[in-house]
Amino acid sequence: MKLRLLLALAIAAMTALAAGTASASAQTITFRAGPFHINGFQTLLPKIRVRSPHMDGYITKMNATLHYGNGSRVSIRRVMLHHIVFLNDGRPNDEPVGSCKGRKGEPFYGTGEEREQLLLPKGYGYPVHRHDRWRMQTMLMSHSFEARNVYVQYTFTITQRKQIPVRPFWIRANGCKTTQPSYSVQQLSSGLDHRTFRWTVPMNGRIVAAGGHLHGGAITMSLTQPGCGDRKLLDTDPLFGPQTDLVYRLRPVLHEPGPVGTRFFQSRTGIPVRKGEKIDLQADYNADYARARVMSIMHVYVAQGPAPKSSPCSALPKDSKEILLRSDGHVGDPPYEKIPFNVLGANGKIGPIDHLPGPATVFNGPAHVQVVDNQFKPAKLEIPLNGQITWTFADPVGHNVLLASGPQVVGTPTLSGGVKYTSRGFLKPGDYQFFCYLHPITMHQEVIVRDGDGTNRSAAIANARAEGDTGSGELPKGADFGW
Ligand SMILES: [Cu+2]
Repeated sequence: MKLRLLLALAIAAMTALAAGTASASAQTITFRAGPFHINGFQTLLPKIRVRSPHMDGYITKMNATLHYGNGSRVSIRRVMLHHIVFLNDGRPNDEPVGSCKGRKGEPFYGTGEEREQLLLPKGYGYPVHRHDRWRMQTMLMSHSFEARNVYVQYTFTITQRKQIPVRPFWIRANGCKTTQPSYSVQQLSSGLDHRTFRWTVPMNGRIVAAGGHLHGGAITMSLTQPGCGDRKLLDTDPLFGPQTDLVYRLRPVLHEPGPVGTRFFQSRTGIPVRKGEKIDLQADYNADYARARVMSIMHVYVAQGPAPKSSPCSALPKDSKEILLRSDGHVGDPPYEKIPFNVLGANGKIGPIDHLPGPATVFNGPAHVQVVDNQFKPAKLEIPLNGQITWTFADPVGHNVLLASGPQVVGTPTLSGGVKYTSRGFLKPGDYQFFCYLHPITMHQEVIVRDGDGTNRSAAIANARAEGDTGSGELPKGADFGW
C-alpha cells in the first residue's frame, strides 16, 4: 500500500506537461516537479532529482516559476520561490563537478526572487545528453496560514541543431572555502561590505552570458580584470522595485526583500578569456546594517574556443547587452526593511512586535539555551559584552538561529537531535533579535548584550569579520545553512 502510494507520487512528480512548441529544430518543453506540500509559514528546502529532457541537444533558454495544480501562478503573497538552482549530474558514469571543487553536479540555471531567465545569445547552447540526470535545489517560503500544494514549473528551449557549446560557472564572492553559498555582512563604519573572489579561468573561450543572484542590501556585483587596470568586464547589478512593489507590501516580513531583478549580460561576440587568467568577482553590500546569509553568486557562461589571438586588454565587444526583464525600479541605493518578530495576535492575524514580552533571564558568564518543544528556553536573555551562548538543539526536528536584526551577525545552521552549538562572542552591545527560519512565527530569541568597557572591541569586530561567518564549533557533516 505504502509502496503503491510512493509509486503514484513518483509518477505524479515525473509527469511532464510536455506542452510545447516545436519548430524544425527547436522545441520548448515544460516540465513540472512536485507537488510540494507546504504548511502555513513553512520553509521547504527540497533537493530532488527532476526530469531531464532525455535527448541530445542544446538548451538555449530556461525559466522556472511556481504554480498550483490547476496551472495558475502562485503569488508571492502565498508562497515565494526564494531561490532555485538546476544541476546536471551528467550521464550515469559521469562525475561533473561544479565551480567549487568537491561539489558534485554542474549548476546550469538558477533564479530566485529576481526572476532571472537563462537567455543565451543566438548560436550558443548548453549541451545536454539524452542520459543526463538533472537535480533541483530550491527554497520555498510560505507567507500565509493555509497549507498548499505547489509545483515548480520549468520551461526550456532545446535545439538539436549544432550550437557553440557553453559551460556554466557559478562564481561566489565568498569563494569556495565554506560549504554554504551564503555569507554574513557585519555592520561596518564604512557602510560597505566589499568582497573580491579571484577566479582562475579554467579554459580558453569567451564569456557570452552572465546572470546573478543577490539578496536584499546588494549594491553591485561585477567581473573585473586585474591584469588590465581592473577594468570592468560586465555587471549583474541588482534592480530594486518601486516602493509600491508587492515585495515591499508583503506581510509578515519574514526576510528582507531581495532585488526584483538583476542584470543579465549577453554578447554574441563574447569577452575573450584565457586558461589560467585571473578575473575578479567583486560584490558590494550595504553595511549600515548587519545582514545574515546574503548571497553574491554570478552565473557565468563561457563558450569554449581556441586561445584568443587578441591581447588580453583589447577592446571589449561592441555588441554587449545588459538585459533587465523589468524597466521600473532603480539600481543602487538598496532599501532596508527591518525584520520584526512576527507573532499570532489575539485577532487571529500575524503581526509584528518590537520585543518579546516579559523579563530577560540574566547571565553573567556563558549562557545556555535549550531548543526544545519548538521553543527557545529561555527565549529572552541578557548577557555581558563578549559573552557567548551555547544552544542545545534537543528537538528531533531541525531548528536554527537566524539574525532578524541587531548590531552583529550571530547564528547557527539548522541542527537537531541534541547537537550543541556555541556562538562567537557578542561583540557589540545592543538588542539582538533572532528567529528560526523554519518556524518564523513561533520560535523567537531576543538577546540583550550589556555595554562593557569596550576594550579591544574594534579589533575583536575586525577579527569576527575576517573569520567570516556566523558561529563556531564543529559542524555536523552536511549541516544545512539553508538560505
Ligand atoms: Cu525551528
